[in-house]
Amino acid sequence: MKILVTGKQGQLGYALKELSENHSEWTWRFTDRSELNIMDSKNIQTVLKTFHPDWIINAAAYTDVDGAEDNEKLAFKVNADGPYYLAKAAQEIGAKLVHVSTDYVFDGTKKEPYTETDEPNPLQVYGKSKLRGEILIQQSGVQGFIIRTSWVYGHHGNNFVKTILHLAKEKDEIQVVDDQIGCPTYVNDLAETILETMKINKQYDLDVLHYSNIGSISWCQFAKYIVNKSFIDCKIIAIKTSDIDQLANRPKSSILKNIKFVNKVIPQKTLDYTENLNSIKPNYVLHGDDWRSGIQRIVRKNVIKVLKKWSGKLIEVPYTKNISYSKMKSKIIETGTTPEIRKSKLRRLVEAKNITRILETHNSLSGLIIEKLNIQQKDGFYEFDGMWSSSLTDSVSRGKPDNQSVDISTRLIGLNEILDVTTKPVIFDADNGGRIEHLSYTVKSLERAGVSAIVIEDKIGLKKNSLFDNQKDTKQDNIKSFCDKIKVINKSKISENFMAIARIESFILGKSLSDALKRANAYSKAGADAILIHSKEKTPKQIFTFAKKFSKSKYYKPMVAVPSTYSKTTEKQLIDHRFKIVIYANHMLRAAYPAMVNTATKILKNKKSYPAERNLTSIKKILNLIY
Ligand code: SPV
Ligand code: MG
Repeated sequence: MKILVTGKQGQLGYALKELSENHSEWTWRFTDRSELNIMDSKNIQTVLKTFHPDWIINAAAYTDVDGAEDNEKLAFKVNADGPYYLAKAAQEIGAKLVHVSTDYVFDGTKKEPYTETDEPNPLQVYGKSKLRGEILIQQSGVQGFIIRTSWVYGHHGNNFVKTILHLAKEKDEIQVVDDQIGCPTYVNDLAETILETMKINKQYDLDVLHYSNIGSISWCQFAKYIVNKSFIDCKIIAIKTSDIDQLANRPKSSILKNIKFVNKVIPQKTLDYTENLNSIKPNYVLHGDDWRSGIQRIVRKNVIKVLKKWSGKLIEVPYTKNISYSKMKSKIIETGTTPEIRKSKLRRLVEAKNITRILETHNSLSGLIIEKLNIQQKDGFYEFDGMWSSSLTDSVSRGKPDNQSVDISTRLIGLNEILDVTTKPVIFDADNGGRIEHLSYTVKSLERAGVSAIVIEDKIGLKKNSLFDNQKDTKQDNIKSFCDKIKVINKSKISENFMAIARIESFILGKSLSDALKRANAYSKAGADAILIHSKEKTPKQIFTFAKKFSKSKYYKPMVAVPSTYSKTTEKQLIDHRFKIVIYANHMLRAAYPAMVNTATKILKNKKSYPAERNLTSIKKILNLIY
């Protein structure tokens, strides 16, 4: 099959080009205006005669909605006359045509989504030119289909997503209209749908189809989503269409209903299909073949069992290969992040999530595990949100005690190596912050590296790890001095997103609940963004009692828990007590240590390495994590 694509420089042109790489069984030709000018019928005929395509995909269009008001002639030439010439020439050589049209052929007054048979009534020159194009193509007698889509975005060319990303990086706030609703459509999905529809197209006339991604949203909601997902600190302000001066009128609601061949949509409230199948008794059930393994295996088994009752058939469509979440993640890591973007992530996570899940990292490999590990469970998708740069594991992994014998500069060298290969946010354990005179330099170094938060603990003197039983020589700082440290952090930080987390050691040092609460209120008042209440009890009782009281305080700030000794405590329990961050503080190193000792012992005992192999991972697996 030979496919000719016009408009190769546009969003859809690019997406089709990318997709064509998976379809080398077809012969492709991509053209721009210099190679094929759709407004020149002679030029079209020459190109078609030499290439002789089976299909032409017209991805060329004039899409500047406001610009069309001033350039009506050009808009009609590109969107109506050109497609007509193309359709005519295609029809003459027996090629089929795919033409992309728009939701803007509708006036947007319909309360329901627009179907393919609804009456178009464009409000502006752009929509009128596109509708004219549709009508002329229909009159040409060409076969194929017109596909109407909406709010297209992708990686190349101009689109709303890119505009918002660009503006959000430059401005503190952006105004976006909130009273126009539509369905944003990812251009790669559109490209794939076009190809899939071409494959099954058996029509002998021209079909009009609707295709957009499912889910409607206003431009303003869409902008908020883009900004939140990108962790950019920019306020999106909702405005009305009537508040702005735009040359062209736009439809208020242009939701396309793209279910032309669907008779009825039946909601399914559970993962299990049994109930619906029993009531419909279909002859065929179609499903992707991705459910043969994993938790959906059981769902599949049940479907097969139920279908047997009336000899129904299950047809499994091979799942699209090469689109894996982990590959997408690797791509993100490959692209990397900037210190600024990484830094701002934690505050966003804490605002957005019930609980932000942090795991200790002491080197790049453990950082990579945190970055990449994710699991799909029955009730959702899970991963770690960020990393804890622990003084304990930073020291122990260097064979030194956790008493500040590894200085901040040395720790920063290690941390930078972790930052090189990860993108998730980091909370830095700065012990007691050191001398107040040095604290501002530490904050600057951490911020420069892209760290999201510093934790300082209210202890003074030679530091001892808090989980040690004997704390008798350890002293707690007085409230005023510690508050001064918090103030220094806030004064010296450059970015508002950088967080100061005050860690209260009252329970570690055997002090009372009221001491802990007094400190929490004072630290919060001094400017702490969050309060880490530490405990080495076996149960969470102590911290939960604290949480109950502190969450009612007018100085309440998000609370942080470090469930090392009370490790039976669940994240759900922490959420119920209004904890917003959980730090698993030392588990990666504690996991690695016995594994290493065990292996070394086995080699030493057996004078060969074979007996140790059973517990080792393959080189391949470990390299896969890295590449
Ligand atoms: C660390 O991980 O270094 C900590 C937490 O500070 S704890 O070991 O519990 O003191
Ligand atoms: Mg520590």
